[in-house]
Amino acid sequence: MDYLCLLLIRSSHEKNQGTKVYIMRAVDLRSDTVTLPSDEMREAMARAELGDDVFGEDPTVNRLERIAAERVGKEAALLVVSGTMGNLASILTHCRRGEEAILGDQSHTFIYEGGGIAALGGIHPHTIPNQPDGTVRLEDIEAAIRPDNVHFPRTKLICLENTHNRCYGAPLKPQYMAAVAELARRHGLSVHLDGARLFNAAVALGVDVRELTRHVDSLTFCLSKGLAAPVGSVICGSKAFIAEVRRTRKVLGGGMRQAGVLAAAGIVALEKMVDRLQEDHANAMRLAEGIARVDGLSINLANVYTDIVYFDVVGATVSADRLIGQLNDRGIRMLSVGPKRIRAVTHYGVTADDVDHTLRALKEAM
Ligand code: TLP
Repeated sequence: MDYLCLLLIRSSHEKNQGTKVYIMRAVDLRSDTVTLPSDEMREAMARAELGDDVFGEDPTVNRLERIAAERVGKEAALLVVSGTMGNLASILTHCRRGEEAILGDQSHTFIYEGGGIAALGGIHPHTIPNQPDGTVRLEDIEAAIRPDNVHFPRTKLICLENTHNRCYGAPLKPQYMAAVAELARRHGLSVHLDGARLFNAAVALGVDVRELTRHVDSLTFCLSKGLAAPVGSVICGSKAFIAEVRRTRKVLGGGMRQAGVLAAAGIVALEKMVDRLQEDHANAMRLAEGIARVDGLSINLANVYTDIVYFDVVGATVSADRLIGQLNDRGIRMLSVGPKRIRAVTHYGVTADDVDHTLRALKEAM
């Protein structure tokens, strides 16, 4: 629970009664990126042993990279500043200029990463439709792979996203990951996974995270979303791939020096914050079930999988922006993602009580 502000109000007829103080409770559901580091993280950051990571001499970064690689079952790992940089550096390492990456038309990399792979890498994004459960159809991938012909860009890479942000936070299952990887091998392609919320997927499916990573060539996961670290994502892959991507990261200006202050929080994130994601998922379902009972709002509970809740306002007169404005006035923040569509994300720091408070505010606002 958090408190947004103190409203200090003194009006003339209240002169003799002193100052009235109103406390407004703040619940920020815009994203799990808004999480603040735990006390344990802050302490670990303050105590972290440091060195120059561009020389490979920061012991805390090295430790985080070892722990991360081990955790996802890959040979090596590399700390980067963000999920966007993780995907960009990975895809730039897989593909050369003029080569093609196949990716879902709702993928974060296609929609929200500034077109970086094209802008900085000359990589041609070939989009195919995402299904509502975050998958792309195997037959659509197969049809998108270019034959060897001088007219076409060369297909090099297939990108997947797990959980899938725009597709309701849906987790992709191990069997699906395996099927895509098998198709990729058959065509001599690599697979990159945007696993910004990979641990949410593993927790929701009740599987070891390695079941979701063993089939892909590279992956990124974020420390700074549900795992609540202040900064950082990790790229994982083979030793050879990570050695290359380390060069790409440097070219992008992403070589960091005493980055152990960040890695220290990342280690706590990996060791202490994974199991509690279940709580965020339960709170997301609690929120969704409450929303289903509010007149004028519409939600499909079958589309609530992890920490992300999408719902719609119905009726001609209400818009998502208007409802969000009314919630803001009550200290509650959500994101408008379409004229009628709203996204709310539960995370560390948001309690079941905050969810109930949010539901009361939603009812009032409607
Ligand atoms: N997603 C953010 C926004 O950019 C939309 C959010 O609030 O959900 N992959 C996926 C699947 C993501 O959801 C995000 C962030 C990223 C990559 C990028 O991570 P950062 O923000 O660290 O660059």
